[in-house]
Amino acid sequence: MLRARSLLLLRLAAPAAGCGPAARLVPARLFAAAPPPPAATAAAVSAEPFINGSNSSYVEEMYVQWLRDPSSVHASWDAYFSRTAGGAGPGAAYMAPPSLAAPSANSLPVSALVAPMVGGAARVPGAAASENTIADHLSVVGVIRSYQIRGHLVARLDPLEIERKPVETASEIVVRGYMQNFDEQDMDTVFQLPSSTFIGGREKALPLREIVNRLEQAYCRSIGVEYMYINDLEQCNWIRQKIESPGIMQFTNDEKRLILARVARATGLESFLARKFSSEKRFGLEGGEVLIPAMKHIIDVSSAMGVESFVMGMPHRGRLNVLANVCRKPLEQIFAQFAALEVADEGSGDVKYHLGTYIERLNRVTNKNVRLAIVANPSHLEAVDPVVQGKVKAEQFYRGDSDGNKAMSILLHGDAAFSGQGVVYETFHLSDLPAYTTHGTIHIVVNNQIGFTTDPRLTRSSPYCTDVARVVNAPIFHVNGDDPEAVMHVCQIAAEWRNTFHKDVVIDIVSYRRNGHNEIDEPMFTHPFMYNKIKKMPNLTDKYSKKLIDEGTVNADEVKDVIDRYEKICEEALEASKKETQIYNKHWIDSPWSGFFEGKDPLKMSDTGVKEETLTHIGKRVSSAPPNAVDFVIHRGLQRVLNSRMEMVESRTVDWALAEAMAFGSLLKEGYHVRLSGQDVERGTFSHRHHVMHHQKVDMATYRPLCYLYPDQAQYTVCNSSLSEFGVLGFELGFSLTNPNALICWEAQFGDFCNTAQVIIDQFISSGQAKWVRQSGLTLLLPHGMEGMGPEHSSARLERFLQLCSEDPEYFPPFAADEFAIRQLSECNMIVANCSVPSNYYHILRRQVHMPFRKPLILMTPKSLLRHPRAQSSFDDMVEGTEFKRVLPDTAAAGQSPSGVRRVIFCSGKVYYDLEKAREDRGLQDQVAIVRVEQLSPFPFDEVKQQLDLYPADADIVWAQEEAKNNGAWAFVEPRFETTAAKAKVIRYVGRSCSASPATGSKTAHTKELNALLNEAFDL
Ligand SMILES: Cc1ncc(C[n+]2csc(CCOP(=O)(O)OP(=O)(O)O)c2C)c(N)n1
Ligand SMILES: [Mg+2]
Repeated sequence: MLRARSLLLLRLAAPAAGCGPAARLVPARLFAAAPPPPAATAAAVSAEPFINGSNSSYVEEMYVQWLRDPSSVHASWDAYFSRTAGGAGPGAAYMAPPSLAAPSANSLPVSALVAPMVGGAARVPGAAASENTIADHLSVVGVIRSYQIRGHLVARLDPLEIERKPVETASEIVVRGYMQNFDEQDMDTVFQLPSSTFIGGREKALPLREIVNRLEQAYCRSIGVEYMYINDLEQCNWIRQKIESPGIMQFTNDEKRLILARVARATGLESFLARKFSSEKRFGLEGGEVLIPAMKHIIDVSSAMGVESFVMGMPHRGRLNVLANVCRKPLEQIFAQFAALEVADEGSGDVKYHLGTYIERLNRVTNKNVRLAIVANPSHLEAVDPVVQGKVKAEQFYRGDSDGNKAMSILLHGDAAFSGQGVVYETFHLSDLPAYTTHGTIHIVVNNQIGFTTDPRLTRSSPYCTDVARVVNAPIFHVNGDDPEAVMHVCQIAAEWRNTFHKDVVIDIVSYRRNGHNEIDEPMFTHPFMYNKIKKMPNLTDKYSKKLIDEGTVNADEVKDVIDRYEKICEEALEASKKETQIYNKHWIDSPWSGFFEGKDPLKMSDTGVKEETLTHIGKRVSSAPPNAVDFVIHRGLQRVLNSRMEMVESRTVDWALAEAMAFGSLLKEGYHVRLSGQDVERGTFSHRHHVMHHQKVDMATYRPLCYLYPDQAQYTVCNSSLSEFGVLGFELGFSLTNPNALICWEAQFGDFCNTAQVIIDQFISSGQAKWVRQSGLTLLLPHGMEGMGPEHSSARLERFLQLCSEDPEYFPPFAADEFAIRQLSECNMIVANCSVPSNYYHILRRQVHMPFRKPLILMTPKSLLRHPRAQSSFDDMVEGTEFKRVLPDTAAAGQSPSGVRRVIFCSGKVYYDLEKAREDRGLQDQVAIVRVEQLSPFPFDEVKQQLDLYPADADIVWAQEEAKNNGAWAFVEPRFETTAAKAKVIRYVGRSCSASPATGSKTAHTKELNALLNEAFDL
């Protein structure tokens, strides 16, 4: 008690500026601490006889509340705090409250409670009675609060009951010392209920016994809820009401029958699969089958509230069941996946528990149409989370669903993965950012209390597997998976929560895994104790039907009928599936683009050049401050940038930033949405872009010139992201799946940072089309180049991207000249380029949208070239009739008269400018040709061959690169040059030697290395 009292004193008396009454006026951001009172006030409060260890924090909290708004606390407290602040000493500030104010709803003056107490008399007469009354009252409030905060710790969540606490321990864990003031007699004392609880329903006061009983019912049965950390009081109260209101968890008989039917289907499918395909891995849901009615209930409730499209992401566990019973994917198609049938269409396919789906159907409960998509995913647990979010965001964006009322995401998780994978955290942190929010995701954890062979006690340091969600103030509902009605209740709350507050919410279904990790795995090796219990667990249909039979809701025949009917459906579907001779990957596509491919010539690409007036118009707009906004104060440095941009436009020249703006602007003009996302992209890491101008005098006043080019243009989105690569790149990939008529770009701060998003690159970008017949035109902008900045900030790891390209290095495609480029593009898995001129950057961006199909584009982008005087292009290379150049031939004398050339240097990207200058310095323009390979993959075999043929047969052929020999494009281009030259010529490497580190940390070493490279390149 002493400790608590001095703590309070310390906290209240902490020195701070601006204290005193005026502090009440401090407008509080929600998380701002209230200012402390004068030290005298603190001392007086802490010395009050009624302050003790169990109520001090309550008083403190109320005090903080009072400081913000005196009317928010009970009038008696208002009077008390006012008097204390006015100098009243310990014991003198308290006044019996009746005269203060009329009681508000759900609150009674403390004095009104004195009479009913302990046989109608105050416990101790006189002033002491008042003190006791207050102390008791505070203890009751403490008890209520304890259940709200800690009730979940003892809730009966585990169907296996492995860690069930004895009642006494449970009560200690929850109420701690708050019950110490009371003895058995006090349990019948009636106490006023504070406004922070709804357990009373219409009652304003209850006997203590009933208070505790109702709190136990609400917080310590099959549902354990965590929400008291939520800063928003309205949200807290909303949940309290949904959990505490008496009788709130009641279901009609029809509702119970529906739950039973759904449970029966879920268990029925698993047992059917187990019998028919006993040796197949399917990662069954047994032990967690309640997931199926849970998801269906969420969809029903959300559909009733207007949601039309549900995009779901989920891991392996129970996927087939979700496909069959939530999405209603035809069972024949699911069963056919078990037979080793040939694939009849394109793609390498994927295992059955990774496949996506897209279904439009009538929701029979709401009689409304819904669209259900499960996004295909790799084995990599949780990697699909941000992809789902991006896909939903795009749906919301394109249909103008600005609050997420029409489209929503549901993410399913395993307990081990949810707590272990960092991308979960990254995804949560996107949930409230304007350009990334999907306005609330419902997360469901199928918490089978095990991850493969590992016990939760050894896989996480947090008490719950869901703790990560607390960072975004999401409420978390833990629920016993063997109590289907409790599960439906939390699903109802979760769906309503999302619809009301548009924020994330988590449902943690505590269940078990009846079999091993998969069906052929032996769990007894590692979990004998747990699995001996599991063996005795009845199946959920049996358990729930018994309950319903016992209470008279259904009879045994009805139950049997439900089970038999579904068995029959499965049998018939299995028979039908046996007639299938082939499977189609396209049946499993999650993002169909209806109307996009139809009627298009797959080898015809529209022009990427535009009218000069378009270039000029866009150029001028992005070189100007807001039109008509004379008051918009631009930073002087930015004004200089704009001025020099304008000069460039006037001289028909573009640099990198201008080329990009013209690519984006012209696409916007043509009606294509453009989205550029990534860290600091609005200004640009290198301060070159400035797509968002900031008023220097008005906070948050900005101007985005690309949004105001034409009255009927498409929308431009440019958004600084959270400091995440995995999450944000996944998000943008998801965004790109929804609508092919858009250019979606993600820019890395420096190219090397994209390696924290490697899963998205390996598992989705490079292989998504092959596995899931799903295209994406996502564009990655990766600043790359050796500039003496050290091992990091230098390399975007070009070599890794090239290694992921599926093109055969030993095969010269026999395509006709006029369709060589487009056929290569149509057959590749992704495009990798390292452009050296702005015009090519502009064309390749525009080409992304003008191709008749979609391919991911990986672009190495420059840093120093952003301001390099030679890295500029003329409008002439961008107007109608011009196009992307895969290879840039030599532009000097060597290219004009090739016969005298002794060496041809091929290169890619920024090193060209170093080579060009070195050649000039050495006066070798007529003897050494420099050819740039701008598009590395697909490799321009045809144009490289033209270049090789152009120069004398005995000319020395060299590949020069600035990256170390084991990095960069060398390993990729070498075999392709050999193939191009039909092995008649050898290409030699010039550049840095092999290195473990991407670049040196020493500026001097960097310069030396560069000079050595240049000397070797020109050592004729
Ligand atoms: C990123 C990643 N690491 C490791 C694995 C291998 N793996 C597959 S399932 C699994 C256990 C998952 O446990 P949990 O998330 O609890 O899901 P459960 O299988 O229990 O449903 C592991 C480690 C994986 N698929 N992905
Ligand atoms: Mg698990």
